[in-house]
Amino acid sequence: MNNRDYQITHHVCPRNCYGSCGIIAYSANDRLMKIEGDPDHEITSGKLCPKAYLYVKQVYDPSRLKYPMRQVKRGSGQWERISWQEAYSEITDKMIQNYDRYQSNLSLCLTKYSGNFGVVHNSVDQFFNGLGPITKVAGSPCWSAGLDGHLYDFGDYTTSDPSDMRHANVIILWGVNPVWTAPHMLKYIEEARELGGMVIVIDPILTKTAERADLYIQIPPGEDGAFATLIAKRLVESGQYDESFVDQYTYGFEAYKSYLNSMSEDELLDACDLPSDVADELMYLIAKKGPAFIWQGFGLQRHTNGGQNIRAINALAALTGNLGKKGAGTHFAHQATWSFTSHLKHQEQNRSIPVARFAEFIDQLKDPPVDFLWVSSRNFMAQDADVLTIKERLEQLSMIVVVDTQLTETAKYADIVLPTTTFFEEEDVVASYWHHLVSFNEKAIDPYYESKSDFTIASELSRQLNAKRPGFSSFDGELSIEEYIDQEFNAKIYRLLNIDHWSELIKKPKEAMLDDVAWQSLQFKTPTGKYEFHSETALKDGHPALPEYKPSMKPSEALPYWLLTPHTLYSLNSQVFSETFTNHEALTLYVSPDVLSTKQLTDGDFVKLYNNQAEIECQVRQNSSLPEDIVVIFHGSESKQRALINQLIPGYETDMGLKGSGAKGIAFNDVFVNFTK
Ligand SMILES: Nc1nc2c(c(=O)[nH]1)N[C@H]1C(S)=C(S)[C@@H](COP(=O)(O)OP(=O)(O)OC[C@H]3O[C@@H](n4cnc5c(=O)[nH]c(N)nc54)[C@H](O)[C@@H]3O)O[C@H]1N2
Ligand SMILES: Nc1nc2c(c(=O)[nH]1)N[C@H]1C(S)=C(S)[C@@H](COP(=O)(O)OP(=O)(O)OC[C@H]3O[C@@H](n4cnc5c(=O)[nH]c(N)nc54)[C@H](O)[C@@H]3O)O[C@H]1N2
Ligand code: SF4
Ligand SMILES: [Mo]
Repeated sequence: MNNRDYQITHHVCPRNCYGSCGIIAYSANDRLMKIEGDPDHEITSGKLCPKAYLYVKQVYDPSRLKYPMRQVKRGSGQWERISWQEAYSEITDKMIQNYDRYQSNLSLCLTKYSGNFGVVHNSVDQFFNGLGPITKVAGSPCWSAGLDGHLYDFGDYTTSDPSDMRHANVIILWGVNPVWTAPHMLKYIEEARELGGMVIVIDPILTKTAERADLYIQIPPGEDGAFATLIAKRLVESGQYDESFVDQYTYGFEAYKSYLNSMSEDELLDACDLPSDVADELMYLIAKKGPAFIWQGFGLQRHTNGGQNIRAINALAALTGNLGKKGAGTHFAHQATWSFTSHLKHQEQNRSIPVARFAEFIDQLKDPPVDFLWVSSRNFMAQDADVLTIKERLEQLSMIVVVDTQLTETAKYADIVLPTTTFFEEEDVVASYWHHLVSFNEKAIDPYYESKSDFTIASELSRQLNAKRPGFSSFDGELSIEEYIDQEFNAKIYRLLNIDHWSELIKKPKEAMLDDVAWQSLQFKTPTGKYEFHSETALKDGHPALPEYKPSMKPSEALPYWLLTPHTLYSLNSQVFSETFTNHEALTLYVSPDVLSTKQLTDGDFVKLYNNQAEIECQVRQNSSLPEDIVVIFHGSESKQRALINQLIPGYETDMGLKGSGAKGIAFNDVFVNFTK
């Protein structure tokens, strides 16, 4: 077939991912035939990651859910097909019964996160808000500490247009692995390099990104604060900081300076465990060889001191005047294009469960207890911490409904699963959290078998509830998708996108009218309007006012190894696209060869990896770039053994997160283990 014989539609990848890539789909006779990158997308320009090329296969994967199903007994694995009407009937009966029993809907709990970040999927939150107050899992397992670090220092979080990286002379990839997690950024990084720029990677493990760097700094996990504070101390004490920038645009320098003076060089050096001249070299590069573009990755801040570490790094940019100019800045994420109506609405009366403390709250909340759980765009049994305790606590609930395309690890514990559409089967709008484009997602094909979009489910459920009990739901179940999208758009977002109607986004994404350079005006959103070394807001929220160094957690004699579980090339969180990538007998545990020989193990041996949480089986592989006290399993590499890794994660809370996302995050990278044959 020629391309002209296909129906062509424009899409946007809705995953929780830096790219939010533009995709073109070709279909014929209501069947998706092939996809390719959209060459008109200014950032992703026609290229996709390896996972995306498996999307077509995924749409028609035999493992996809086709019909609503009821589990005969929870956890039994015995499922029976039911009709949508039966499913709705059971669900609405349960909801209404619970209301009658408790005289509120607080026994209903919603957990929703990042399976699909499309704006139309917010209809799920809107539906539950329309029953409110309800109970809601608050916060994010992903990025919360970093957001708050930026909120305290800058008053907001924002990013330059990523293409601005090409203007950098020094690019520091600090705890981020774009070769795997943000491949579209490589072209800008390479461009900067062709113009003479230098790339530095700071990461405890030699990632694929680190392999390509000009300078790789192997830092112990969680000690970025020690390293950054050491550099800050030397900058200030040697007078190499940018005095005029600091005078004009920052607040609290004197306090920070005396804090730095009070810190011991030796202790900081000892903590970051790096040669002294590496700190000097990085100081020289940032202070003298800029502009320096610092990209702070999400992995960096998933620690109990992650927010403070982010602040210490921000301070380096402020001390050296690397803010508000081309090719400079510290960049984490933004939500400037997320001002859709549902994002602006907060249901203050909802009862919150902090994401890191789900199991604990299920157990402790009374009056009323949580009794009914709705799971949407979420696979917490594979993705969250302390999942064995979660599994136990789920027994306290009397109904669990999971909406997904697959019978996930979480769906295994559901009473009812509802099959949902992929983004080829529904219309949506997606705003990136990294670049500045907003895209429309067209519908290419009809829903697979009996699957329905989250929006359709919310609408139908609302109508069914109101038919049974007039006025029960205030979510307007009669809206068409176009009317729903109309409601999500508002004057602010139209202004930002410089359009009159969202239909102008169809076929071609629109770039928001944001400054290409973050903080270009050097007017910060803090109470003082300056970059704040000293933040009264942080102090009020119970944090140190200054980016004080907070030591990381440490391995112990009993559990002498850090377990890092970073994201992998081959999957997008738990959304595994191809078993051929991950079809191993057991999880692969990478360890240093020295540790292998101390333990008298050989490459390929099967071992028990354990801590106080759990024990799992792994196959060891030696990796000579690993330090002796770090072992690695790539998260998402589990394939058939999905939930395994996260059984080992105790789930300490990150230091920050409440301000920006409503709860502290999960310190996925503070995990200690041991292993034996
Ligand atoms: N050990 C360890 N654990 C981690 C991390 C780590 O680094 N290490 N990283 C953490 C991070 S950064 C994140 S963001 C979280 C992610 O945690 P989650 O957001 O829970 O994970 P995902 O796997 O992205 O998506 C969840 C589910 O959404 C489903 N889904 C996809 N599209 C739709 C849709 O349109 N509607 C509905 N209803 N469902 C849909 C998918 O099939 C999938 O089952 O995991 C965290 N977990
Ligand atoms: N292929 C692929 N792409 C993805 C995802 C995926 O699962 N697969 N997930 C998406 C999501 S939800 C997210 S959040 C992003 C995550 O993408 P990134 O921001 O790249 O974050 P991670 O991959 O979690 O971690 C990056 C690096 O941080 C390092 N790290 C851990 N602790 C520390 C520390 O204390 N200091 C320093 N300096 N480094 C540390 C890890 O070793 C790892 O190499 O990627 C998105 N894109
Ligand atoms: S997973 Fe990320 S890189 Fe891959 S297509 Fe989707 S947004 Fe782009
Ligand atoms: Mo994430």
